[in-house]
Amino acid sequence: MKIAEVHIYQHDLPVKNGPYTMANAQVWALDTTLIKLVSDNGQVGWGEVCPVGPTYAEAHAKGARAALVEMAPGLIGVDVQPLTLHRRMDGLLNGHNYAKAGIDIAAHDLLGKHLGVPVCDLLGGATTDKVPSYYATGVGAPDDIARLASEKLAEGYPRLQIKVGGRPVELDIETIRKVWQAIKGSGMRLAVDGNRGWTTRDALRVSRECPEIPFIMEQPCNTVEDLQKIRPQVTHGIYMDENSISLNTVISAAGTGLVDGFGMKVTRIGGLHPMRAFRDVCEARNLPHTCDDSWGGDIIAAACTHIGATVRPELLEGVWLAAPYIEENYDPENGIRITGGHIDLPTGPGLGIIPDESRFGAPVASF
Ligand code: 0XW
Ligand code: MG
Repeated sequence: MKIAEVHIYQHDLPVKNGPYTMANAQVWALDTTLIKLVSDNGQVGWGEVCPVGPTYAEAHAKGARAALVEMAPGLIGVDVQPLTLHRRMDGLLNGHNYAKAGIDIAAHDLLGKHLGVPVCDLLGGATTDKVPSYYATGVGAPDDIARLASEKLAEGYPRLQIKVGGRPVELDIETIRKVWQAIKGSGMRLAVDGNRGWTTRDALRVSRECPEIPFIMEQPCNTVEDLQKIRPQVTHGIYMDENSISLNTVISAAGTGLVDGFGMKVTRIGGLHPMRAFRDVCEARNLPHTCDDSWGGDIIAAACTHIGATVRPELLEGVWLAAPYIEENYDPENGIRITGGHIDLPTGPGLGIIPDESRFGAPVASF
């Protein structure tokens, strides 16, 4: 089965009650890219890539589409097999993992639909049909974030990620303390995500001033070197998010014991095929991790849920979805939703999503 057609679409996803604020970004609406692959036997598969603005990662929406346009002509006639496709894409364009992920996700969807199996079966098999999620707050006033923490605890979320950075560190410390008062004793796990926004001095101060609060620090500072610098001096666990740009970086970070876990984004690492290798590296080193993406609609949400369902349950920190911040579902019937802090694993073949493509308008490019 070979790729016969590639179609690329652009779609806007406004942020419900926006903006969404992180240390280095404030976003009101996200520009997402949808990819439709059609095979020579008429099967269809969908992929998606949606950077959360141009400053969160080394990725931006127009860059994704430019990279896809660059690669698409060279993908016609290639076998719909993830490994084959990755090798072909690497031969057409160096880097740009996030754009390649859009093709990778569509290929998994198409293959699953062709074989009549859900994507989680192509990734090794699910361990659960109720996948834990976690809620991520924006950067906000300490009392507001503590109130949100209580609400999300009551809704059933097993984990909370609070955003910090980009403001005086005293406010971050006050937020962490108030949130802990709200969730202490509940069993809810806490991640404090700096999104690269703290200096090493800030990170050391937070860890020293909150020794009794068992949070993990997610991507507190900007670079791998910053993480190396604080690593021997902090008592809190460190998770790598934005710096884990490839399997190669992950292997080094896991192999040298630089981090205690990862916040992982499916598109940053290149899609579901590299994501399963990432999952297995983490399992070999007993490292917990998330299976998220930075933003996106039902296609990305389904991809994250399928890989999340295959992770050894004790190591899955949760699957974050943009669903609570988005009004629409591409597939009104089977669209991915979070209830009680958990996501039902889609049951249909492929990703289990059939998007209503009239929402996306005409393709911006077709090959
Ligand atoms: C909370 N997220 C998964 C969503 C935002 O895009 C940022 C991201 C993170 O953990 O950095
Ligand atoms: Mg993060």
